[in-house]
Amino acid sequence: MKYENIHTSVRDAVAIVTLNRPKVLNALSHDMMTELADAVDGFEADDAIGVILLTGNEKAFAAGADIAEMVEKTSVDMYMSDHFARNWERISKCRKPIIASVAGHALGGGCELAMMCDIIICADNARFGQPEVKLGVLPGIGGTQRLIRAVGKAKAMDMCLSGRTMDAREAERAGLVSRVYAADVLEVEAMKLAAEIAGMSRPALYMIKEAINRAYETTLSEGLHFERRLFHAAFAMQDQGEGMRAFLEKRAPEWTHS
Ligand code: DAK
Repeated sequence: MKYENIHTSVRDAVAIVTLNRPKVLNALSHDMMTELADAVDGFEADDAIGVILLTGNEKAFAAGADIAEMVEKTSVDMYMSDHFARNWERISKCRKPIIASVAGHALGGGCELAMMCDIIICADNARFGQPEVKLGVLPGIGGTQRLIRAVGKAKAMDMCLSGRTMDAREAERAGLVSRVYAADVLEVEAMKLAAEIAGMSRPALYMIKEAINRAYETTLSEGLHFERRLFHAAFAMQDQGEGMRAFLEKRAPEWTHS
């Protein structure tokens, strides 16, 4: 597929996907989301890739779904075009770690897209919000569900009911983002983090991601059980022996991802 709304590149086992509709603050159109889903398909299947880094530009990660595209839709249009949702959900179904590197606006679908990723890091100019209430609607692709899990009920209600935004520091304090950087170093730091994670054992990364995500869906005792089973399974991996031997031999591990 030839991409017109995103840009992709590969560096050090990291696939970098850049949302690229700067004139509309990276408003997430159907075509853009189709391209993004296609890129994730390709990078997930590519053994050379360990991590996907999703980013925008210095003014916007994404200012939401494309309002111009939605304005004339009917309820039946939205309900029937479920493929629209499938493109979005592709991100949260990816087994490889995805890092969202956010500068500027991450609003509505932009905030929801970032929350579908595994880690959000951001620039000090980042602003997160679910302003759909101001458009007479509500968040439609996880805003009411993932935000409460990230920041708790008080802030999720506050943001979704008032449509206010959260700046980078508040987002870090609230647990929505894991790291905040000065805007001019975000790109370098995001790449450093992505390359560091991409340098780990792939099956270990998959297991960690799966176990953490399981915590959203299950009870503590079931989650602990699931984690323990994966931990036992990890001892069938060559990377387990290699990682532990390398530590004792004071050398860097050589992962075979097996
Ligand atoms: N859609 C379309 N165009 C947008 C846009 C958006 N979300 N955000 C900005 N733009 C366009 C503006 O119309 C403007 O275009 P021109 O007038 O130059 O042609 C250009 O980007 C620059 O924007 P501004 O002139 O407004 O720039 P400012 O710096 O003054 O303001 C702003 C920046 C981010 C505060 C403002 O643009 C803004 O409030 N934007 C809208 C934010 C918003 O309401 N986002 C939520 C959209 S609703 C679902 C999937 C997704 C969704 C739901 C369901 N399913 C799969 C079920 C998601 C829904 C949403 O995200």
